[in-house]
Order: sequence, then structure tokens, then C-alpha cells
Amino acid sequence: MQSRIEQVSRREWLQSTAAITLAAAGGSAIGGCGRRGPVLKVFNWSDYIDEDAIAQFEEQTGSTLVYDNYSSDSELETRLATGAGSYDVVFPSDRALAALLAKDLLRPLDRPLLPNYHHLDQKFLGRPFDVLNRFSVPYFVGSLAVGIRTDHVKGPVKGLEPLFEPAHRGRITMLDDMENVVAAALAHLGYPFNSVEAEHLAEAQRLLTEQKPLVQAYTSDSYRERLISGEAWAALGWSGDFLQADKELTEVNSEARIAAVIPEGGTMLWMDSMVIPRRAENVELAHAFINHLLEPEVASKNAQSVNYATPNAAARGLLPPEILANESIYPPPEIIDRCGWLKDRGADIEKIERVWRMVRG
Ligand code: SPD
Repeated sequence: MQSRIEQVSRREWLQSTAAITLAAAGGSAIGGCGRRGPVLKVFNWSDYIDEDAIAQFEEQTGSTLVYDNYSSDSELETRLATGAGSYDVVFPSDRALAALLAKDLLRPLDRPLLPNYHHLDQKFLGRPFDVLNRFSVPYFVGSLAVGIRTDHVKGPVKGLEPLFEPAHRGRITMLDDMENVVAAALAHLGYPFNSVEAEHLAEAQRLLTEQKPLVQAYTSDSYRERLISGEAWAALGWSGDFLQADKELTEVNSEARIAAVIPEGGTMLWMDSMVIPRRAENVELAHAFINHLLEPEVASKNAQSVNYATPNAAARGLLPPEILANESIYPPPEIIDRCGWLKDRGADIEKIERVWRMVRG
């Protein structure tokens, strides 16, 4: 039997939620100069949402979104731990989510306020970092990939090799992300990417130290623009970002392309989730925003805009066949079988930190 909240239309529900929030705010418009209605503060990875989804939400709820970006899990963790920003909705990755929960920085979700939750595919629920999904709602799934400018990087690319190619000196960018970079080096050497074996890590350190003179920048966001401009030819980054960059590049240059290569030997998968920080000020509206992003039409458009895999089964059913057939977004089962998730290395994380310190200097 449906609960009352499931029987009301989404629009009615959003409007009532906004009205509740506005009333709670004293019935007056809050926020900065020129803003109207309740304010929702959202902190998300850069280039990670369809702007129409924001505009639609503001229009439907009469609210104003204050939307900030970050480019790494550690930036998000620091911001929430220090209390700077008091955000209402943030999007940690699996590893960061575990750390935020351990520090009690997140608020349990009120599931009845998320009537669209049932659209999620069961296989993305109950992940080890939040087994009952008491705190988190899956947003997107992606992989660590290599982005290449096909006009500069020649030959078939099967894995991470363009990132270690001396001929690409000064044209390579690596993520500014300790865990993923060390894991990528381990994988390139043929070791398990969660390994904390001293010998494996020593080799990974050697590889990354030798690579350093080839690296133009360690960056977790500007690699998109660097590839588009041609300043960089090969980058370690997040799969969908390369597809977005390719789309932008083809709009200005009909010859050049950027390909997102998912290493054939397997790569790290990750999942980013929507959560509400403990210190959120607008909890009702935060639920309304998460629920909006779970709406199949909205989630499907969002997935087409950012080029990551949606964990929303109903939204997936609305995707065009060419998106579903894109193996950089939905890798085939034989590649997925060789992929895995970064594990919590517990106290052994210090070993990874040491490698990173030695490499970055
Ligand atoms: N530009 C959006 C990228 C989102 C990447 N999330 C990756 C998390 C891996 N720890």
C-alpha cells in the first residue's frame, strides 16, 4: 500500500516542502541580495550536474541554490570537518563517505521524504560503506580512466601506458589524488591496486618518481581544459570528464578527439553518493533536492549531460541506445570483472601516504 507521501504528485510535494522550509525560515525570503525563497547550499564535484536540473528545481520549489564545486575527496572532507560552508547536500565518493561517517559528519536520511528512492537499482545499494543506505543515496558510478588526445597519442592504447611514455614529456597530467595515483601505478605494474606489500609499493614509488619529470601537472579538475586546449595529451582522470571534454572539443575542432580509455586489465570503480551533512541548515529542502535528482527524467538527462553511469534503473531505461552502448560509460562485463573498488587500508594508509610524500616531494 502506498504511503500518503507517495500518493501526492512530485510537484505538490516539492512545493509543500518548499513552503514548510520557507515557513521555518520565518516566512520571508532568505539568502543574499536578489535571492528569493529558501536557500539550499550544495557542494559537488566540478562538472558533475546538468544545469537544467538545478534551474528546474529552483523553479519548482521557489528556492535558490548556492552551488559550489570541489575537485577532490580531501577538499570535501576538510570543508565538512572544519564546518566551513554549512552545506545541505554534498556528493562524497565511496572512500570519502566512509571517512565522513567515521567522523559522524553526516545526518541519517528521512526515507519517506525520498519517494523516488525506489527507482534505484538494488545492485548499487547496500555497499560496505553504508550497508543500509541510512545516510547515502547513489548518484553516479564511474571509473578511473586515461584520457588521450588521439591526434597526439598514436597506436592502440590498452591501458595506462601513455602516462609513462617519455615521448609525452610535459604533456601528461596525473590526478592530485594520493590513493588513486598510487593504485594506478600498482595496477600498471601488474600488482593488485589495493596492495600494501612493501615491495609493490617500493616499485610503485620508483615508477611514479621516474614519471614525475614527464608530468605537466597533478590536477583533479583542470585536465579537462588542458586536453581540450591541446596543452596535455594524456591524463589520468574520471571517465565521464573525458567524454565531456571530447564533446566540447568537437564543438571547436572537427579534427581532434579525446578518447576515454578504460584499461583492459581492469581499473578502479567508484561510486559517488548524495548525503546530507550533520550541520545542514535546510534539511527538508535537501531531501527534496535529492529526490528531484532521483526523478527518472531528471536523472536520465543528468546522466546524458555528465556521461557517467546512472545507478537509477528507471533513468537507465530512458537513456538513448548510443549512451548505453558506450563502453567508456558502461564497460562490458569482461572488463568489469577485472575492475574493483579501492579498499579501506586502515592504518596501512600511512604506507600509501609515505609513497605520495616521496613522489610529490
Ligand atoms: N567531474 C566529476 C568527477 C567525479 C569523480 N568522482 C570520483 C571519486 C573517486 N574517488
